[in-house]
Amino acid sequence: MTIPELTDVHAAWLPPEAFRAIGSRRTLVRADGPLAETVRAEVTRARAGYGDGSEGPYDLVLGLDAAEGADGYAIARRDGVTTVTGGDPAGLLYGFFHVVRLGEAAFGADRETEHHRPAMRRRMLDHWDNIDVHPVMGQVERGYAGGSIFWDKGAPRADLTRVRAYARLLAASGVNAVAINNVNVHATEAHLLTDRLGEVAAIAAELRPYGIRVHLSVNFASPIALGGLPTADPLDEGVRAWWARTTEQVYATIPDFGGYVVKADSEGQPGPFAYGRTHADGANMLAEALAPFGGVVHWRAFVYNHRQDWRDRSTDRARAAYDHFAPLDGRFLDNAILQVKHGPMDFQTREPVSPVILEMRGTRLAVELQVTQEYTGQQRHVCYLAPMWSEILAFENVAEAGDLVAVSNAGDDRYWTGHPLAQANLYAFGRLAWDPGLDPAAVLDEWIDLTFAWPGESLRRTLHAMMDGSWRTYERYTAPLGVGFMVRPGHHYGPDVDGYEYTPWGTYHFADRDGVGVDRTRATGTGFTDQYPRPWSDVYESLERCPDELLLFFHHVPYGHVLHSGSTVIQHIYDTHFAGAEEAAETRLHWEKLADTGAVDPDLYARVKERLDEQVRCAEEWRDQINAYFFRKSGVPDARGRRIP
Ligand code: GCW
Repeated sequence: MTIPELTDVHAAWLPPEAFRAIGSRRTLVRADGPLAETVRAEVTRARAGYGDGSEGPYDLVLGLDAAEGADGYAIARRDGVTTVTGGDPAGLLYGFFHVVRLGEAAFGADRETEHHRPAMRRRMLDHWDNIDVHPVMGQVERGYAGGSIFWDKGAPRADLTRVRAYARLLAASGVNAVAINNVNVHATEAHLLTDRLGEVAAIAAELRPYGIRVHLSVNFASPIALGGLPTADPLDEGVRAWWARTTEQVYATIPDFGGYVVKADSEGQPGPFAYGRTHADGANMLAEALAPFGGVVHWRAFVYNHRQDWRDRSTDRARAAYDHFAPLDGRFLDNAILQVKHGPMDFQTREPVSPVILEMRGTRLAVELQVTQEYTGQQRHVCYLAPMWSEILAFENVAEAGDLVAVSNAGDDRYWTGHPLAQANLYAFGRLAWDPGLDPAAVLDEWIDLTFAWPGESLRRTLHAMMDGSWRTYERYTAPLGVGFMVRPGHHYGPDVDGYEYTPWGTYHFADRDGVGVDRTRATGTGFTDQYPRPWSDVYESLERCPDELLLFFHHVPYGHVLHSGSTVIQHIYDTHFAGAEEAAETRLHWEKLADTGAVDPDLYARVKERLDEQVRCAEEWRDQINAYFFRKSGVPDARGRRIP
């Protein structure tokens, strides 16, 4: 087991200094097997960096006890010895990284035994990486961090050191599964399942030492495209046999293969509808092929009509997932996991939790988040997403989903994520998948301590000031009150209020001279509120009870409608947009105070500064376009007389 050494790539949350506390002490690893070897290699390396070669009693002892459960571990400190007990080898690894997180604190006062077990069984990142550079979407769809760490312009990367380093970072945050290719599986990428399986195996080999299983997005029409069959009908015997055979081959090559991810009948991808079959038929066929090997299929619920007529007010994209899937509840096999986006639309800055998650109690679920900042500033804006995820995970039964999945924001960029501060999102995803109850600010502290090696209070305060409230700041200067979108079509960056208003995509705000918002009530609208269980169906239905931040998601209201906050909708739009752009400027000021202090590396300083300049510019553009748009529509002046262009 070699620990990757990368000279030209930022160490993210595992710089050498993060291992000082362990490296300057003596550690005993009482376990065998590949993951224990990884821990041993980590200890040896830390020791090489910080040990003084002295002999003496052990300070840290790592061992195994099945009682701690899969992936679990216990940590304690007594009589000058810290002990970590893994429930299995993966638990040992997670326990080791727990000690890394604690740093010196792991070797201070005695600690009562703490038991740690992950809330989510699968803590998974999906990559939307392509092999070929897609003419529109590029090497990585919705990627804002350079190219793919797996492929480069049509070919697998010869040097996968970076993949190993990535696995190491992910393991330190608790992630245990990675789907390596885009859910939009184009012609070239479809071959990863068969004749290009070697590329998947090579990547799996790099992920394995850190306890991460590889998953693959597959094309539902593979039996036709790869197998030469006349159909991909999930009930056809030939098709089923093809998937069974193909899957057997996959496991012969990669025995710990995790499973398939499928986007079917969605945005042009093929699926069971072509054969008059249900999505349960489709998912179960793949689940059956995977079952003998312990694999799972993640079947995405992101199914909607993307060729809607904008004139048709009765179709509501928000309804689509529930309308398609709720009738199938209870009909999916045990290893078919329905992967549901957290909101009913599409990773907007603010959405209610998808009713599919609340209602489909008879189906295994994976909740899908988006770490890559497609709609939240594309890694040019500071937007720490843990507060949003934490709200989602605290809602009703969301944290009971077995799996938490997110679209990764990592690429071959020197800082992994384009914006160095976006690393915190990747880190926080893993931590919240492990423990959804963690406080986002505390997770940020962990990330700060590791990344900047337990810095002084001033850097810590600066980063909290910039990041803690950054999601709400972003929300303030973009689409108001949960209405969503208003982004430039296609690439989704920057404001364009009507950009999607007269398109087939189903993402409308319906602003006119009198008011704005989408009427999704059962009384007068699309009836979407009916998809929620009580009390939420009533809360969202009611103008009085609907939370302000979701008002325009559920209701079309006049500009003079008074919010719980006491402000009218139009005044709220003006106020939040002035405030949001101002907060973006303040964020930059905080950072600028660090210039020449030596608190952060000059290159990292410059990278963040360049992004902040763009954020400030873009926030002003959002402010001005949104304010001007609504002033022109409504004719209502700003009560505070500020300049609206
Ligand atoms: O948010 C949308 C993106 C698409 C993406 C799709 C999905 C991979 O704009 O780029 O396709 O969601 O989640 O499938």
